[in-house]
Amino acid sequence: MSIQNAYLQELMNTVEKRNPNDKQFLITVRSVLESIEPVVEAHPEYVKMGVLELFVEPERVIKFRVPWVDDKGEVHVNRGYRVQSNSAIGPYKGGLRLHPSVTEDTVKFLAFEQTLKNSLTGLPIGGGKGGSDFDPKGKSDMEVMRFCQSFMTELFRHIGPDCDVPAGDIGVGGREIGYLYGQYKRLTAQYHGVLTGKGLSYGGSLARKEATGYGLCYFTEEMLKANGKSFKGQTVVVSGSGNVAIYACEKATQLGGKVVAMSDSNGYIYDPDGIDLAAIKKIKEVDRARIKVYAENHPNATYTEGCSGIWGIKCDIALPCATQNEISLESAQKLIANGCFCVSEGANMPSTMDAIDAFVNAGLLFGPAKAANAGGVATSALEMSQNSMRYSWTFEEVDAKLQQIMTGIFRNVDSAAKEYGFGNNYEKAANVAGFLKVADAMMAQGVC
Ligand code: NDP
Ligand code: 2IT
Repeated sequence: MSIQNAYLQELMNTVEKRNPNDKQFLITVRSVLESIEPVVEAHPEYVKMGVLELFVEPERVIKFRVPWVDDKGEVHVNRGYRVQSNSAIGPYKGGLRLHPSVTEDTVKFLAFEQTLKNSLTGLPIGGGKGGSDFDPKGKSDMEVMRFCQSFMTELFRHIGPDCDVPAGDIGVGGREIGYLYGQYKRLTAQYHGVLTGKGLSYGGSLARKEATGYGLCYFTEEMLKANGKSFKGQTVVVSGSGNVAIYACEKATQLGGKVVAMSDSNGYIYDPDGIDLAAIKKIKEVDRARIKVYAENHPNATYTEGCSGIWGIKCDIALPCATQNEISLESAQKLIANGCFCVSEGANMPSTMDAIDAFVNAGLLFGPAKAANAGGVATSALEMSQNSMRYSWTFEEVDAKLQQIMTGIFRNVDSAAKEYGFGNNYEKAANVAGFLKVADAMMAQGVC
């Protein structure tokens, strides 16, 4: 990967000097700067107004300690983050991730990506992301509650319904959002839409839980349709078994695909009969257990330790829905060799850059994360609208809007690919389409 434009290369050097430890952030910024070269060359006014310099520097990076006490009375201290990347087109918006691997780098790269993703939705939301290195796995509900209350005790002063609206991500689902919301309300005495992904009894939106996975399949179906194909009759592999993976599996099946494999961070299951999703939902959503339990009561299914082997399973369509960098070049080559013709990303940056190049060079249909998984945040924005109106739409109404949004994102990305001569490289096209709206709003608002 190389940046040709001298101004952008100089900017990249500055970003590298400023963020020497943020490896994933640097990879992401480099990839975006490389994609938008033709846009920057066509718009010298962006350079004059410093739009690029502003764009690569988060507006605010908040870092704080999160003390909490476990069930045995022992004290623990985790680190919390919120990165408010860009507010040119709306209040900061993006999830909170609770996973031991979370660092400032993780949150910074995700916030940067989120700005472009949120722009693609066409809705008025800026980009942000947050999280902590706290691991909810194996903790009791009370421990999770105490952690969330402590996390919000610092975070609340930085967020608000018209300022920054967090939501879920890895390790943050309905339970965590509930505890976070309760503490926000207690600290501020305000009952408003400061978080999304809320429970239906206290301001949540129907279809938000399903939205990322469903949206991924709506985007993918549109991309397949444009190439004379569909999910119908295709063999599908979905990695992960969390919120995004479960509802991607559900919608891919409803659209006629057969999902034969899913995973968690320990290993993967292969079921040639097609995944029994009710069993997965029970294991993951109710029991919070490991995916290997599935193979114990599905005689034709097998369980294999380790995550990357899932990409060696023969499939037509691959939907990575677990985490970043889960598809290496080697895994990509296996997918291609086995005849996979479509990879669409439910997770954020699941394919490494060389894996993406391999997919594009081999002529696969490739749905990049910031376009393909934007249905979750788009439906979060619909939750914000409903909260502002003090009104709720039906499941069908929200689902219809989600479908319309995902179709719109596909068309926008596809036409950017055509206009800029990117061919089947939707990664570049999504970067350009997302960037144009943000740059336009930044130009209008001046140097700020
Ligand atoms: P969940 O916590 O619900 O599920 C995450 C899944 O991925 C679990 O099966 C988990 O396994 C697995 N996983 C997590 N980390 C790793 C790892 N380091 N190695 C291997 N497997 C791992 O999260 P979500 O489903 O919400 O998020 C999945 C992805 O989708 C993330 O990249 C997230 O950023 C992205 N995303 C989420 C959206 C949302 O609305 N929730 C919206 C758009 C994107 P285990 O249980 O063993 O940890
Ligand atoms: O990565 C993402 O888009 C999310 N985790 C969802 C963010 C949101 O605000 O709904």
